[in-house]
Amino acid sequence: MPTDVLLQLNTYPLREGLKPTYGTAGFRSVADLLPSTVFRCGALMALRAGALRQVTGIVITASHNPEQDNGVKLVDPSGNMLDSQWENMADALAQATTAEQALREVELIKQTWAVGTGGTVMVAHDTRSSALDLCKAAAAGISAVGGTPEPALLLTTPQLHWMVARRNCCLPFSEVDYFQTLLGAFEQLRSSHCPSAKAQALVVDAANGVGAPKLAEAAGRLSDLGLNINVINSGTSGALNAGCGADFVQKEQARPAGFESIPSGMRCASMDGDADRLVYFVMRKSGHAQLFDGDRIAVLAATLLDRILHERPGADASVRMGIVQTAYANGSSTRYVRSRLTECEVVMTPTGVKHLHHAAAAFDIGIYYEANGHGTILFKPSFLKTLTEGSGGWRTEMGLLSQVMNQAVGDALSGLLLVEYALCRLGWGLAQWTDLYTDLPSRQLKVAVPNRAAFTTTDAETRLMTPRGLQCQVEAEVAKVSQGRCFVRPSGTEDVVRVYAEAENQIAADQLAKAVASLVSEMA
Ligand code: G16
Repeated sequence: MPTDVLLQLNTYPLREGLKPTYGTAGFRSVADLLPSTVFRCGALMALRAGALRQVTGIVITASHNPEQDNGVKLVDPSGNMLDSQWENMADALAQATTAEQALREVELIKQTWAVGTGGTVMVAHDTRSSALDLCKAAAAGISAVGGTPEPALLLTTPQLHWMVARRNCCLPFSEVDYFQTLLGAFEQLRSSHCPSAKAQALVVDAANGVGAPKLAEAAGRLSDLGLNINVINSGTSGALNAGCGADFVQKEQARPAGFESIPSGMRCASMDGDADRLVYFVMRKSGHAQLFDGDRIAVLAATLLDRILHERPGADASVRMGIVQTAYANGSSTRYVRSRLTECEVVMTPTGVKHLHHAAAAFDIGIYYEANGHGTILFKPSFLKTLTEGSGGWRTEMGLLSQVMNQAVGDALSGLLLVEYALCRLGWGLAQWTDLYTDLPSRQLKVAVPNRAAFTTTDAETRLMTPRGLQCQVEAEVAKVSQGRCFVRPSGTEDVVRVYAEAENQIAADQLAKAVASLVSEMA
């Protein structure tokens, strides 16, 4: 086999000077530079499948990034992102400069993990035009180490994560099963708890991505339940993530492309290119998009779950519930949870679903959402088991919610069903959701630097360690601003350094972000 692998590795050489790095959610770059990385990721995930004797997964996507980019997300047998121990091996293999060196990395993995031969890998891709060639590279890498590549499918990232998790638990795992599980549970929740809910219209910006056809598949069933979905940016004309999508709406808080004729006040939502992020918004007459971001979705979810837990008989029996946030969480949302949802713990982690997911899994009910709309609610398996041991409305309701919410990874479709159910179950409109708390004005900027690796952080990314001295300068800027908060971190998905600033008013937040961005540029 080594000669075959070597031959194959030579077919997918690493471009000279390239050093691919496993970032926040796998490898990303301009699509043309990726074949070698994707081939090697195929081999890695087949070896991981072989080591654990379970199925793993690969999604070819660059999520919120532009059409010309692509990337690879690696899915563990649990359906979560690749185990952090394997990230270093992924880096070593992806960065090997010659086929011989890459082969040595493969042999090292096989020896360390006692892998005989590669296992089965499920492969999915989004709508990017570079997808099919990269899927071929992934399949070649899987086969090169004796693994079995499954035929590549057009799926959202969370669908593939869900399928891998279910398949390894010997549960039905097709796409039909996915829709049946999420929508079937949503139908039961709506008919049991909101039987006379009024029909609701929702306009969804699908970012011209894979979420569009998938949402279209669900729209008929949702319309029978009185949820009428109108999908805009469905990919028929506009470019992927260009002036639209969850990342655009969250960062710019402005009208996405295609929404020119949508009246102000209308309930709208936006997904990203691979449908793992969701934010809600309402257009205001000023042209400003009033945002309901991931923080607000998490608070809505916590309010719903708190209500269900308090309504149950024997409400004093303890259920540990927590919200996991990152430094991007608006300070007002954190303060609201700490002061008003006192039975809900708050935990902070670095950016990246891979970190939030693990922290959330420690709770009976762990709610995790990044401000950018990436998240889900996890129900601990031992807690779910206690639910099936008894009967009663609240137990069934929790159980159904655990089916609506993707238990493997953040999922925009789950998020949409959650928000719609929570609002109708609480009897709320968008006004009550808005009134929970007032966001502190904030601003996010991207700074292009020659080497983003020079920026390292600590304390869940709230403080810089290097470049030396920069953190003190950031703090000096923050001290000039009322209710100021600011942090700097390197992106793990784009070649930029990110600056986040928050302050008492928008002008101050903008000035703080700008001042710190200048410091970053000077230091870089
Ligand atoms: C990925 C991760 C998210 C993260 C985002 C931005 O999202 O899954 O957890 O928040 O990247 O990360 P960074 O600030 O490091 O660029 P997606 O939707 O792009 O896959």
